[in-house]
Amino acid sequence: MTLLFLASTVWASSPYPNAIATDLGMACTPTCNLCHASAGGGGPVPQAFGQALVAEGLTGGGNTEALTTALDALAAAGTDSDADGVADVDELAAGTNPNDDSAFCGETAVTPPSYGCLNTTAAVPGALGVILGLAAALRRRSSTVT
Ligand SMILES: [Ca+2]
Ligand SMILES: [Ca+2]
Repeated sequence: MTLLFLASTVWASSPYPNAIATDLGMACTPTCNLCHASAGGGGPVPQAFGQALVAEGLTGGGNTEALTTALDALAAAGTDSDADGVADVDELAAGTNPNDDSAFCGETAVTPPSYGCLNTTAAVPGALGVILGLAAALRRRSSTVT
């Protein structure tokens, strides 16, 4: 029980969220689930952004110098962990989440285009598809009537 309390105290006092906010000029401090599985932090680092930081040499222990080095490396590489076209460090500076399409700091989330060449959503017949289908059916019908 005491060990659990001490561990949660260590997690809660991690300097990483504040250091990320300061380094990238964020409007708010991100929660620990930017890298960890829970907002309380600690334990494994399953989030893509956290794994990118680990790949750049960041370890636990509150080494903010290593964090700055890792953030600089991500910026130089243009790492885009969620592949939405916006680099991780740019997303954080703008208040969006580098792991997915959610947002921090009350900013509007990055929404991928739903049409055009960059459309990554599944093809779903929309209103235009229905209209074109009806137009084709009417054309076939009118050509058989005459
Ligand atoms: Ca991104
Ligand atoms: Ca994102």
